[in-house]
Amino acid sequence: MKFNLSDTIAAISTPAGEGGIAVIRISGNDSFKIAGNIFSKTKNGSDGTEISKFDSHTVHFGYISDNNEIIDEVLLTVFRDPNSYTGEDVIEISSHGGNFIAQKILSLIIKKGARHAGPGEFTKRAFLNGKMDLSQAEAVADLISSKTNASHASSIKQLEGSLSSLVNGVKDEIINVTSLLELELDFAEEDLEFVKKDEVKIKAEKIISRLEKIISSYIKGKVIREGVRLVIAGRPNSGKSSLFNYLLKTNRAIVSDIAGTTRDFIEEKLIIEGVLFNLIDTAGIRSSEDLIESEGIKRSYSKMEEADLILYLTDSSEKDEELKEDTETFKKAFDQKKSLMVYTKSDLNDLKNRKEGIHISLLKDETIEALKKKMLKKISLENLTSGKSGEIIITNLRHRICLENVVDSLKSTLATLDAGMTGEFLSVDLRKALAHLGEITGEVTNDDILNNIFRNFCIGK
Ligand SMILES: Nc1nc2c(ncn2[C@@H]2O[C@H](COP(=O)(O)OP(=O)(O)OP(=O)(O)O)[C@@H](O)[C@H]2O)c(=O)[nH]1
Ligand SMILES: [Mg+2]
Repeated sequence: MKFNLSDTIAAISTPAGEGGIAVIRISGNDSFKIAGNIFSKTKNGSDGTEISKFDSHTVHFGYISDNNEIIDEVLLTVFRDPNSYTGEDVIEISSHGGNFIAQKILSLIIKKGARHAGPGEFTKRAFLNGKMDLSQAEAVADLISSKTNASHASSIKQLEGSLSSLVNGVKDEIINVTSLLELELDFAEEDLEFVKKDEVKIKAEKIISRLEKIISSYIKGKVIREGVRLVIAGRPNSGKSSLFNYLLKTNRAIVSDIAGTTRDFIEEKLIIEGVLFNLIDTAGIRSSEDLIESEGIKRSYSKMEEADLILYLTDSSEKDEELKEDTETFKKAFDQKKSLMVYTKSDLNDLKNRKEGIHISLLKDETIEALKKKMLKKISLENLTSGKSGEIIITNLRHRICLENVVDSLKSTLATLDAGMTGEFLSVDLRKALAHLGEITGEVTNDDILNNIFRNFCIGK
């Protein structure tokens, strides 16, 4: 799609289906003229209402009609260039809900000269008209699709410009150094040193470590967007399905005292303190001759490999020998960074004073609440939605790639410095770093990048 800012676009901005109201949005130079053609304050059709005389941010009651046939009673809101979402003249018509009416009004608007807006085209115009930078425009899409407090919190932060201000801060630092280095080049013959090479090095190293920290937040960001894959694993009868059901507050999985009840894995979504979890109950692990059970156990292992977090359950009422063996298995076979040892059924045998790990009983709700807290802590997602965590989390792969490119360019600056090369080479590396930073906010961009981003938006936004 080419960017053509000279035409006027229109779309229904509310979702399809029946509802109280629907909003049809028009943006562009001819918005007022087109709306004036179909809107009147009286029932008698065209009364010469001049929308261009309305103040910005005012709402007007009236009628939309086509050749004296009234289509609907509406409220019309006026936003004047540049004080609108897109930065252009914008009209929003709130009609009665229902696709039929909204479509009829939209068709009329198109007939009067507007063009159907493509996905995200209003936001794309907002970006092209300088109302927001690219990372903020991307946050709009994330905000609309967020389903949990955690993803809402991270996208609203990005929309407010947290990533943009970080990028701009780093950019300013690099520009400072680069301009001094380039000034030095102008005075090359006089052998002046405007900036100490040691200082360039320290600065570059500092920026690299700051950016690397943000790059590493991507994993967390991905989890926020897609959910934490939480696998409940352990030997048969350890209480996996019971915990799964308890967390979900349903009887989703079959529970019994027969070892080997669960054969296949079961997956359900769950939100804990604003964080989305994909909860997976698995078949109990043991050596089995049974073909179906063996296949189930194989699947348990593959789920554990894909997991972001594993709860390894052991029945506290087992014999000491088995408990010991199981604890050993956990320590040896599991990635400690993403696994928690959980002793279940503490009501039958309380091991709290004897074994490290988490002790739970489904008969004691407080033990499950404590388990939830420990789970969030393990994946460092506690305090995420309370506003206590001030860190920037990137959730977008494009941003990660751009930041990695910035770091690469800065690393090659360091290599150039170590090789004792001149300012000319340094400034080439630094300029590359600047270009990659500019890609995040959209200062440096091209049609392909933009189309890729806005293609994922919904129509009407
Ligand atoms: N007393 C007590 N019993 C529990 C608790 N949690 C689970 N159980 C019992 O332990 C038995 C096994 O529970 P399941 O949830 O089926 O165990 P599982 O790990 O899914 O077993 P498999 O599917 O066979 O691998 C059932 O009889 C449960 O009622 C608990 O906290 N306290
Ligand atoms: Mg089970």
